[in-house]
Amino acid sequence: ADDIHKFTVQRIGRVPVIKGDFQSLPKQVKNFITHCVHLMAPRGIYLADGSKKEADEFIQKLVEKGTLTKLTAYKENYLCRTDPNDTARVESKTFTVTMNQYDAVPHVKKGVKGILGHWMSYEEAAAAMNQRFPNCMTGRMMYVIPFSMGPVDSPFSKIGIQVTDSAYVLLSMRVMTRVSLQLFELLHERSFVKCIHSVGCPRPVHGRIKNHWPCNPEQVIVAHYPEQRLIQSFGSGYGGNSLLGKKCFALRIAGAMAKDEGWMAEHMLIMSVTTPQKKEFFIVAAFPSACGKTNMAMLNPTLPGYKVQCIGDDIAWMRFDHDGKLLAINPENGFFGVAPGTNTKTNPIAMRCFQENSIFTNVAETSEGKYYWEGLEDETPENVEIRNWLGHVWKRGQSKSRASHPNSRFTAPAKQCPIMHPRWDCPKGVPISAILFGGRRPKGVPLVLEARSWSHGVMLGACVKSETTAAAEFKGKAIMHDPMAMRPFLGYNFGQYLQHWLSLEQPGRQMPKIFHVNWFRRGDDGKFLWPGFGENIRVVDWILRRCENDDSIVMESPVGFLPRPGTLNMDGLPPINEAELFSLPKQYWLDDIKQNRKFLEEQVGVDTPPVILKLLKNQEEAFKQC
Ligand code: GTP
Ligand code: SPV
Ligand code: MN
Repeated sequence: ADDIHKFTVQRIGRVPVIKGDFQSLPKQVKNFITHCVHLMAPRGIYLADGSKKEADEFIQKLVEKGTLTKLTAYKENYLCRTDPNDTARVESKTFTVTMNQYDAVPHVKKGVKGILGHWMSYEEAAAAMNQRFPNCMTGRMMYVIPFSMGPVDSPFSKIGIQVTDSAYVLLSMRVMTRVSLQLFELLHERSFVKCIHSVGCPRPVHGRIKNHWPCNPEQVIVAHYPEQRLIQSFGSGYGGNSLLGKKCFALRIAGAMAKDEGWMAEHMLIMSVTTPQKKEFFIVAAFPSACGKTNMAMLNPTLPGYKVQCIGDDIAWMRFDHDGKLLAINPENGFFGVAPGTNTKTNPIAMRCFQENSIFTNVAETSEGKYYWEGLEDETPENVEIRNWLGHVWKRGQSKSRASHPNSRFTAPAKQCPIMHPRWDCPKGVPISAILFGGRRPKGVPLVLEARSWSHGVMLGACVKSETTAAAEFKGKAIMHDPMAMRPFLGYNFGQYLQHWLSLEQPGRQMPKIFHVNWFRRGDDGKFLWPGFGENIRVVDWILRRCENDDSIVMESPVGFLPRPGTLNMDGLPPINEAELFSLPKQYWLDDIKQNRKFLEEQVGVDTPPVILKLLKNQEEAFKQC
């Protein structure tokens, strides 16, 4: 009798199921889909299966519509130009909704605007959603996407279901997560994160749609309900706002889960480094958005004998096992990487990831059917015609505007990465020896330093700052606090987050060493003091010798351990101003410590773990004495 459903048109109310077998789904999934249909009133329901065939059909449709353009020089590469008003995450419209405000955000000082997340009450959220979601899919198809964050067979993985009215999102989710109908089976026994997304353009559309990219920039909202394991996103089709498995689920919701369950969900790359002695280490590194994670995850070592393999480039889920080892998995299945700056010199590995089956969002294109962006000048013939990310003819050296949007991105399957680690999707995860923090620090901050202890490392993480980048709505290059590289991605009170980190140090656990790195220090001439990219292996080499407890290579400093002069391998490098690269200008640091204290007092208040303030005080005393 069950089979009969497969041959009759299934409906929810009057809305037909265009593809897939709705009747056979677990009850909780049916309930969720039914709720979404009643709320958003789509014209049909489409259960995505994640297959290549399905993707091909959607690609063809989007090419016919004009949303995608085939980049004819490659096999199955496509360009997508968004509405120019929908190009990045919108932090000011990203909220956490909880019963108690202080579960979501810290006790911010009166009169100060909190930057560590935005809270909304259930009442406010309900009002905001009621203005937006009812009937918002009128005339559009609702795609239902079952996805896993993490390998399907890993005990650490989590399942989500995203409904969306964007076919671009459907195609991207298939690359970035593991989409499979099989997951529905598991939901007879397990729970899932509910992800509701709409571009917010019911038909008939009022106003003009730009670039065949429906969106609703005035009405954007991205709301997280950690207590309900629910995400609601409206008005934007762009990456971090719309691919809900990524930042919304794998960082914000998972972060809250991780705190409750004793693990970690972090904005970190995961890499493997094998030394010339054939010893393998795994490292994670947290840098703010557009500050070098993808590049480090795919580092092309310039030191002989070193081998780097990639496990993940943006998000790490980590937990201590029974032996006290910290194990990390990459919950993602692909890369959503910054395009500008990527070329065969800076990141030859990334270039090899996206020669096929990839989507390029807001890059420029050449008359040869290739992608183009800032950084590809030397690899693109002078005589080709270039159309910029807006679709206008663009002349190199003449046009004042950029060819590509600064936050333009490639979306490529992880399995196409030539240095993907053979165990990158191993269900158990890989054991972590070192944790790195870093940011874009043009002044004062040395190339590398080592924390004295776990709690000192947590303090260093809490004080991470960086120049703002185009990954969110910020203009200019102000230096902003971005603690743990998590400012935009916190799913709960940052004071509790720091406390959670501190509480992870327990007897019997092998705590990874913690480091702070800075590839972005500039000299008085404004130029980078450090060549970066593949040369960063020299810093990694020093870090790994520290992981093997070589005490002969460190010296004390007020900020932590620094490399003893001459212990960083500089063989074969053009002259580097090491003195400047490692200098600790006293006044700079006294000011920096003052800023950090002010930041913690104003932004985290009574939620700040006292030990963090004490360690900051110690650092200040050390500077005053030197
Ligand atoms: P998200 O995907 O936004 O989280 O960014 P990310 O942290 O993965 O940053 P990514 O590796 O994409 O680098 C961002 C930009 O920084 C690119 O334009 C890179 O070319 C540049 N960059 C990365 N590593 C280095 C480095 O070592 N030195 C210098 N000077 N620039 C770098
Ligand atoms: C970031 O901004 O850190 C990204 C891109 O990785 S997005 O997925 O848009 O958040
Ligand atoms: Mn990121």
